[in-house]
This record gives sequence, C-alpha cells and structure tokens, in this order.
Amino acid sequence: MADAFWGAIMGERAAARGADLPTIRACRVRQLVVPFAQPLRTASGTMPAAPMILLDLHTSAGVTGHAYLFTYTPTALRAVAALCEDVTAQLAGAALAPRQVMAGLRARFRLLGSVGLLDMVLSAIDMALWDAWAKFLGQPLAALLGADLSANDRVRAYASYGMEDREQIVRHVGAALEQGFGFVKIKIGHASLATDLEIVEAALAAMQGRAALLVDYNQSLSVAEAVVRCKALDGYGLAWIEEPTRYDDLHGHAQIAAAVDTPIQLGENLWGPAQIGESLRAGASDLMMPDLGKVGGVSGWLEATSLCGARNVPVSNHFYQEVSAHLMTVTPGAHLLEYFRMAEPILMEPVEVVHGHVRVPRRPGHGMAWNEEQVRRYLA
Ligand code: SMN
Ligand code: MG
Repeated sequence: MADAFWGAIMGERAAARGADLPTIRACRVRQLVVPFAQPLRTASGTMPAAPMILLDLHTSAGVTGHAYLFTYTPTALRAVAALCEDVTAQLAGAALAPRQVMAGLRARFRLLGSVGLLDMVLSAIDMALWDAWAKFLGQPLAALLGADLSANDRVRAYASYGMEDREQIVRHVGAALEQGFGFVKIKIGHASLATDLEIVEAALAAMQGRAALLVDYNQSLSVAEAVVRCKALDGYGLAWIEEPTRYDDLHGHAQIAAAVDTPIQLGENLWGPAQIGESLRAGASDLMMPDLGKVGGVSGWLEATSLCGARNVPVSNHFYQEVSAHLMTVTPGAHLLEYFRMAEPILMEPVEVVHGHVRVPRRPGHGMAWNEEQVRRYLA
C-alpha cells in the first residue's frame, strides 16, 4: 500500500510539472560476477572476482541511464539487487531530475537510515540518474557539470594493483611504466614489517625513479602497529599510505597521520558526505578518496568534495573510474584517478589511458555502454 502511495506521489509531481522533463519509465537490475584478471589480494581479504549489479534506468526521453555497483562479496549481491529493485520500483513516473529524485528517496528513508547497503543502492541510482540526465541534455557528464573538455580531457591516474610477491610487483611496475603511469599503488600489510619493506624496496627499484609509489594497508593494522610500520616507511618517499587502520577509527588515523611524514590517505569506505566531513574535522587523513558507490554517487561526490576543497584536502577516487574521471575534471584539488580494470570486461568502450592519464570520453553521459554479450556471460 505504502509503495503505491509513493508511486502516486512521484507520478503526481511529474504530472503537475507538465511535460517539461522526461520521466522515469522503468529500471532493470541485473546481478553479475565479473572475474578479475587475477584474484585481488588485500591484507583484509582476497577477491577472485567482482560481484556487481547493473542498473539500467529507462526514461520517456528514450535515453537510459546506466550504473554498475561493486558489492565486494557475492554474499551481498542478491540482497543489494533486491533492494535496488524495490527502491527503483518507486521511481516510475518521477521526473528525470537527479537532485529532486534523490532528495525524495533520502527523505523517504530518513527513519530507516541509509548507511550500508541502502547507501550503495542510492549511490547507484544517483549515478544512473545523472547519466540519463546528461544524455537527455546531450552532454558528457563532465561538461554538464561545468568542465571544458576541449581545454583538457585528461585526468592524471595511477595504476592500482594488489598485494603480491616481489616478482609480480616488478612485473606490474614494468607494465605501468610502459603505459606512462607516473604513480603506482600496491597493497601491503604482510605478516611482518620486514616483508612490507622488502616489497616496497623491490617496487621502488623497479621504478628507477620514473614513478612514485603509493601503498595501501586496507585497514589491516592496529593503531600501534600502524605507527611503527608507517614510521618505518617514512624514509621511502611514498606518495601516500592508505587506510593503515580501520576506516572508521578516525581518531586512530589522526594519531597515525600526526606521527608520520608520509601523507595518510583514506575515504573509500566512508558513507556519504557526512562521514567525509567527520573525517576531515577529525584530521584523520592528509588526503581523501571517496568511493562513488558509498559516498552517494555523483550528488554525494559533489557535496563531499566541496568539503575537501574548503579544507584544501586533495581528492582522489576509489574505483568507478569511468564516472570518477568526469568528476575529477570539476573537483577542487583533484589529485589522482585510480585506474583499476574492474568493469572493463563488460564495457563496449573501456576508458582510454594516454601516457598515464585517463581520457574523459566525449560521449553523452558517463560514456559507458554494456557489452551485452559479455554481460550475459557473467550473469549470476
Ligand atoms: C580495494 C578495496 C576493495 C577491493 C579492492 C581494492 C583497495 C583500493 O582498497 O584502494 O582499491
Ligand atoms: Mg584502498
């Protein structure tokens, strides 16, 4: 009953407004498990593949907004897909107005609260809405948000890899240098600090000064151990040390950041602009890297990165490179784009890397179109 009520409300508002905006017709949600080129090992777990949902938001203007959402574990896939289906079922008839639609949905879930899987679903809906909106206006997302792509359509990127042994790290560094990347991220958090240092030294030796190294602990250390290990890493001139301790231990991260010289990076696990703001106020990190699937999609990114800009904190992304590339062109203090080929197997046109930079596509919207043959192959 309540759902019919909300559907009527959304529909009435569109009708009252007249036909000046397209309306949302229907949404399709699909569940996939897309293999990584190789299992992605982190100090907090290994992922053999990317469980993700695809969201297609069809409109009366004949344009369809697309979004994918990484669910981290197949265990969450079905629940996230079901939640996405139920939430998007309320949107039929609503005007294609990303800000209004999202404000309406967030108001609806005020009592439930959204941190967690619902925030992920709302983030995906937001990304699909902005894609459809930009397509309806015939603009690349970046241009719609105010970027001049004719002046600059490239975003500096870093090649992102997992937690691997020396030989694999050296191979990855070689591949990254060949593509012109000036920054390479590897994951550490091995059983001992000695092994971390051995891997870092191998990566730096392979780089021969041609690139800067970023490391990612994926929340794996206690604060005390993180202070010890990050201090030991201080002498290596790393560009950043990422999530040395639990993402939500803002005080702990602030302690680590105060104890070491190397910039501390976090943000991929912060839920929405509110948690980004809390983290900034706590001085938890020197750098910030929101994740579009957790921060609230395009709308969440714009709000969160405005907070970063106000505090002069450089901003990078986590995953979702195809959409993040557009946003980085209009983000104050845009720092580095994470280049990690998660969705590439299901895209018609993966993002293009040009000498260590990702080129922002000029196609309307974010530029992603599904390779439906591949999608069918990976349906869960
Ligand atoms: C990361 C997180 C989750 C899955 C894979 C990789 C990593 C990153 O923290 O920064 O990409
Ligand atoms: Mg990370």
